[in-house]
Amino acid sequence: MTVESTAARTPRRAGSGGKRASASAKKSTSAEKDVARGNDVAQGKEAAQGGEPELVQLLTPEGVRVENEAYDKYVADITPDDLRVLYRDMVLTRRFDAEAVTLQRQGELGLWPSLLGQEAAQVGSGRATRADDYVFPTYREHGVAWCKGVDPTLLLGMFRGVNNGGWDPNTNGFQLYTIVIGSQTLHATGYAMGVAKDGADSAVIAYFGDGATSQGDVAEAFTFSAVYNAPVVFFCQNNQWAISEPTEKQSRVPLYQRAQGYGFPGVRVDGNDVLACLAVTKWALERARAGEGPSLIEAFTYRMGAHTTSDDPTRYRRDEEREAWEAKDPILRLRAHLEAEGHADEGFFAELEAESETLGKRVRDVVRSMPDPEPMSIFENIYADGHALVDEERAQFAAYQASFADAPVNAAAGGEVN
Ligand SMILES: Cc1ncc(C[n+]2csc(CCOP(=O)(O)OP(=O)(O)O)c2C)c(N)n1
Ligand SMILES: [Mg+2]
Repeated sequence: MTVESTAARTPRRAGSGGKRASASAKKSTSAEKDVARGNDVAQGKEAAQGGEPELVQLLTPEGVRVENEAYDKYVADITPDDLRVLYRDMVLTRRFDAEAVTLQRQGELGLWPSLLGQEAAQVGSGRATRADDYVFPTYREHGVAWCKGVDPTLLLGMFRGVNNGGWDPNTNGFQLYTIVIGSQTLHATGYAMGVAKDGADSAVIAYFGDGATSQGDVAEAFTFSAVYNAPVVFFCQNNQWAISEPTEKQSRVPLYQRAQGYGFPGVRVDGNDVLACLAVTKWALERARAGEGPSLIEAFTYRMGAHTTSDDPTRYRRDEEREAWEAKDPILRLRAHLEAEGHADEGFFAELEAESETLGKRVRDVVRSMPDPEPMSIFENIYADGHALVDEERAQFAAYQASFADAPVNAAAGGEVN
């Protein structure tokens, strides 16, 4: 397979691409400068201090706004109203998530992957996207779905086992959830290459976890996006765990530094700081739209709950670790900021609490009244033009279903026939 080798050094919508490429070959391209910049911002101080890598932070855990020369401009126009919107997004997302966990415990859902603790990473990055930007999520991006306007109750169908996804990706620019770890980074890269070929100025963002960075698919996505200069942002939520495997088992270097080897910038951001996540993602999306290619954001955060409702994290991690991260809670941090700045009063918080209750009730009611699907509907929406193997399986399953028609009732239920 051949790859257009100079794409990474060629502005995507250059028009006279050849001329621009040769001119830019003589000096540092903006992509190269961004690689250096990402490393300056996030990596340089690490060497100086010999400790953990510096991360981009605009709000301290206590909710104090700190200046950041490189990223302040991306949130310079944020108003108190906008801050309240971000807060509301995080609170309602957390409430929705808690409701889903409870529904699973009550047997209404088969499984649920909680986003608890990752609200800022998801809402900050989600709110940075434009309506025409396309999101490729994993299975945990309930907060991003919220920001893209996907009705949260639609996320629950697959986990109740009544559909294979439940929403039309093209309605909100939010792809279906993917359980196959890392695969969506390739889908996102291919989609972004298509966006570039269309000459559209939208961008693509792919979400994945720290564990996913060990998948070959992610390495391939990095390679292809770099050489094709695809307008894609790789948003890695490093929540410290891939089920029971800690991040140290995935990499010998901080994850954002992987980008350097592929020739695009990587930045580590405080994933519990919604403002910083907003700013860094805006930067990355803008450079993608401007034809400057991919970038990697490592949102440093923590999965405060279990991997899924089938997991018991007490088997592999200590309570003290979770307690330390609770002190950096993304919602409490923004609340502290809103209160200290006088941007929100008791009335606002009380109204939001009432709204959370209403959302919780709606989620419970909708899930409990979801109709069971027609058994044969499992074969719908697989291939656009059909497929011989699917046809064969459909016929087999139809015959199997039909075999119950004349059978005694107990046999159909799997019991013994007396
Ligand atoms: C290709 C593939 N391999 C293994 C699994 C099993 N699996 C499900 S979730 C998971 C861990 C993913 O961890 P991470 O990427 O950090 O995402 P997180 O769940 O922490 O958000 C694994 C290995 C899978 N779903 N797909
Ligand atoms: Mg993880």
